[in-house]
Parts: sequence; structure tokens; C-alpha cells
Amino acid sequence: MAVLEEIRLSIEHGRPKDTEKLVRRALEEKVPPEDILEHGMIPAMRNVGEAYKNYTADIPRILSAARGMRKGMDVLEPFLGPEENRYIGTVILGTVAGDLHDVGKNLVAIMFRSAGFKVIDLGVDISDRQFLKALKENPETSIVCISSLLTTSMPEMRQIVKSLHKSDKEHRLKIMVGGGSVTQEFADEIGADGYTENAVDAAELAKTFLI
Ligand code: B12
Repeated sequence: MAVLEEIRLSIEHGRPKDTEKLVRRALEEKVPPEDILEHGMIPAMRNVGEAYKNYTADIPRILSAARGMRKGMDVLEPFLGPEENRYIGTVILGTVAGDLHDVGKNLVAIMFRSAGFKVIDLGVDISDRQFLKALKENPETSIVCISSLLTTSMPEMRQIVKSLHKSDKEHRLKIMVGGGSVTQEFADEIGADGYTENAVDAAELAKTFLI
């Protein structure tokens, strides 16, 4: 459908005002809201994410695509079904205590949202207690994502994973770690369920945890 293609291109090319208008037009043309999301908006973010992974898109391009996504969602949201049917899963995300880097974490949030997850972003400088509190408040959460850019904050990441394991008696939760200071070896050592080098792969891996 032409309008869905136009929506996709407006997001990929970072034209949020056009995205907003086009989503309104699609709704007027009676395109089902779920189709607008699934066949217009999500493929755009997937393409931009792939381009970032292949080094053909940079961070500003991802951020402008995300702005388009947000503008489109603002229009679309009231037309989508009840919130609980809208997401494929819930993710809690944060940067570890002592660490204020958030660019990578924010990209992870964008890619997870684009993949259909509800993302509860706790922000930066988050301790194990704060992760546990968020989990208690959002018991439907299936994945916790922890980001760290500083080698000095890695003991904190280990502590958070330990505390999450301790609280997750039924082994329901998946824990993913990442960020510049993290390696696959470290992730294995601290008992995380998943590690990826970039945000696109993170969202892909997370989807496999839901099956
Ligand atoms: C920007 C930046 C800053 C900014 C942060 C701004 C912000 N809002 O984030 C500012 C200036 C504030 C800053 C401060 C500091 N920084 Co700094 N910073 C950087 C820099 C240049 C870029 C980081 C970045 O944004 N990368 C881009 C993003 C997209 O990449 P990313 O975070 O790795 O995320 C990707 C993946 O890792 C992955 N990912 C990220 N999180 C997660 C989570 C999960 C679960 C998964 C699966 C994947 C995943 O997906 C992302 C996208 O693909 C790096 C150098 C570098 N080249 O990395 C230094 C760097 C990280 N900083 C460093 C340091 C030392 C500091 C300071 C201590 C400096 C100082 N002496 O004050 C302070 C620390 C402040 C603090 N307490 O946190 C060091 C860390 C060294 C180390 N190994 O410990 C680095 C590596 C620079 C260096 N070479 O020395 N910094």
C-alpha cells in the first residue's frame, strides 16, 4: 500500500512532520492501525538499525528515525488496542550504578521498542536495589537489560546479576548485558543469559527468549 511505503520512507529519511501527517492520512484511508505499525513504521526502524549495524548509518540518523517513530506513535496510539495486547514482552533497562553513559542504552531502548517490546527505562546510575524495585512494580517483565561503559562499574554489573538471580527463584527472568566494557566472556562469567555487541542484535536475541 502506497501510504505505508511513504510512512516507512519518512521515518528512514528522518522527516517526523511528514510521518505524523502520513499516519493521519493512513488512518483516514481506513488502513488498520496495526498494519500502519507493523508494515510501515517497524520495517523503517529495522532498516535503519540494519544500516547502523553495517556502518551505513550513524547515530544522528537513528535518533531522527526514532523521532519520526515517536511522532507517528503519538498519532497512532489512541487507535491501537488495549495496552496489554500491544507488546510482545516487557523489558527493564538501565545503566549500572556509577556509570552515566546513556547513548548506547537509549539505542537499545529504541530498538526494543521498535521490535514491539514495552521498555521501562530506569535511566543511568542504577543499583541492584533499583532494578529489584522496578521488577517488583512490573511483575510481567521477562527481560532485564543492563548497560555498562566503564570497567570500574563492572563489579556493579556482577552484583546486579547476582541480586536478580537471587530474587528470581523460578528462573523466569532473562538477563542481558552489554555496553563498551562488556564482553561475551564477562557475560558468561557473571551468569547473564545474553550479550550482544550492538542494539540491533540485542532486540533480535531478546525475541528468541520469548519463544
Ligand atoms: C560519550 C562519552 C562520554 C559522555 C557520556 C554522555 C552520555 N550521555 O552518554 C561523557 C562526556 C559524560 C563521558 C563521561 C565519562 N567517560 Co566516557 N565516553 C564517551 C564515549 C566517547 C562514547 C560512548 C558512546 O556513547 N558510544 C556510542 C554508543 C552507541 O555505544 P555503546 O554505549 O557501546 O552502546 C552500543 C553497544 O555497546 C550496545 N549496548 C549498550 N548497552 C547495552 C546493553 C545491553 C543489554 C546490550 C545487549 C547491548 C548494549 O548497543 C549500543 C548500540 O549498538 C566513550 C568512548 C567510546 N568510543 O566508546 C567514552 C568512554 C566510555 N568514557 C570513558 C571514561 C573513562 C569516562 C569518564 C570516567 C571520564 C572522566 N574522567 O570523567 C566519565 C565517566 C562519567 C560516569 N560516571 O559515567 C572511557 C571508559 C574506559 C573504561 N573502559 O572504563 C571511554 C571508553 C573513553 C576512553 N577510551 O577512555 N563519556
